Amino acid sequence: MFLKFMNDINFFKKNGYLLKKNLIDQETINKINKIVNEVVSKEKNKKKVVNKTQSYNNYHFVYNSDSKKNKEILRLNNPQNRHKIFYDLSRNKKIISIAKKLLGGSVRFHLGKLNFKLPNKKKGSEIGWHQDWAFYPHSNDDLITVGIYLDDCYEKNGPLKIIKKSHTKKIYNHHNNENFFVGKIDTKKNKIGIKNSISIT
Ligand SMILES: O=C(O)CCC(=O)C(=O)O
Repeated sequence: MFLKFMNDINFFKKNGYLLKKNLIDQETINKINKIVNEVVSKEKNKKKVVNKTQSYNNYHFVYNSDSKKNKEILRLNNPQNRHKIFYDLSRNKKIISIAKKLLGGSVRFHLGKLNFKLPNKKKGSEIGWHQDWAFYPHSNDDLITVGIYLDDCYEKNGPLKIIKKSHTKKIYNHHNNENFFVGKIDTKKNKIGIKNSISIT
């Protein structure tokens, strides 16, 4: 057991990520997906249409477009405040124990989000290359993002991509030419070799 954790810690420190399979049983995943579908249909069937990608009176949901047409949900922020099943997931003992081992201490939950990947990048669901720390940012970098796939993920349905060891590089600029924070890195300008990325499938 100890050796297994040491291998995980060493892998994480070297590569900047760790993949663990089957931590959540299929029954729980099915229950979560059922609730996700209910939450999404309720939101989609609302009579009052939100005219912004994100708005203060409906700040939990982020949409792909400001227009009323073809509006799709890209994200639900902090689902753990909305439904117990997500709260329980945020307190999952197996995940917490791994996070504690990787960070080497106690942990505190910061925020949660549910990303939806639409089947067409033109619809705006592509998540640009970024470093998570640029979004936080905190006074120290003992932070970890836990991602849980709710569907099986293959190359064709938009897996998370990672550039191994990029956590050892500098923090890149996540602003555009007008100096607005856009949450993505200009990989060409920064000569970042995304061809060497790996897909988490
Ligand atoms: O799933 C992805 O492609 C990236 C997700 C991510 O990095 C995020 O939501 O911060």
